[in-house]
Amino acid sequence: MTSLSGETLRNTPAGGRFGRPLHLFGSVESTNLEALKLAAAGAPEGTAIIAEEQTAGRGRLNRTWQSPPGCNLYLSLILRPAVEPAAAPQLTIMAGAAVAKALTRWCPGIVGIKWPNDVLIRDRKVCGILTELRLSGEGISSVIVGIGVNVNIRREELDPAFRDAATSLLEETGTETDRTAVAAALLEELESLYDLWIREGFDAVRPQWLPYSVLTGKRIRVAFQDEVEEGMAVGLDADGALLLEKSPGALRRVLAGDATILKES
Ligand code: BT5
Repeated sequence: MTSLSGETLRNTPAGGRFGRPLHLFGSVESTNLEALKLAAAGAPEGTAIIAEEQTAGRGRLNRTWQSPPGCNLYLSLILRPAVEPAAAPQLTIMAGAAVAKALTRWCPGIVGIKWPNDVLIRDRKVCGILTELRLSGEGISSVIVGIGVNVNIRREELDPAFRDAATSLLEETGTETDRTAVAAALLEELESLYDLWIREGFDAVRPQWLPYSVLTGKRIRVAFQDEVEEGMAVGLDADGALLLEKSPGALRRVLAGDATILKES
């Protein structure tokens, strides 16, 4: 199995800001944790942290992200957008679209996104995104966008708890993929969509995301802490909230949660 090449990443893409500087680690608890430490110490926007292994890879709500050594990609990016903290969830949407675009290079036509933060191939989770925010006073100090992609992990190595709901590029393409190339593609797509978001706002990012959405037009249930909402997913609001149609004409905005598609009755 080839190792990740910091040298290749540092040399591509030409002129790119994302991935500069690049910190490549062997084993860390969590690349998001490393990114938070570097951000607190003043690391600039575009700083990327990549590790071969995470011993305590983080999901949302204290869940874990299975992160064995040598086969997958664990990447965190430091961003410092000059926007209101309330706009930060849009970065999860932006990152989902960027990952979907990058993975489409290897799996054209079969990549999807399940709002808010899962990237799927043929309806199985290939990537999770964890966005963490740090504030200073009223404003954003940094946003860490953490991305885990199953690249060369084999089905039998996936935790049985979610094996049937997960996949990897290896399982989908039948061949090993160069992780350095995947990392370079991610950084390139992230930079391009982030710049679009900064320049033109979320309205310009939304149409890049919508074609990948696997929920649109489906009856879904969204659970968040003790609250459960059901309805038809009809799109994304102007700020990244999911729009649920509870009954004809009655729209509800959902800001966070875990979505499941309900079986057609
Ligand atoms: C996520 O959380 O999907 C966010 C995962 C973010 C991971 C990256 S890796 C780089 C950076 N550093 C970190 O420490 N984290 C980020 P959530 O939506 O809560 O999903 C977590 C759930 O996904 C778990 O409870 C499992 O069911 C499932 N899961 C865990 N590991 C998986 C894997 N490798 N592949 C597919 N599904 C997995």
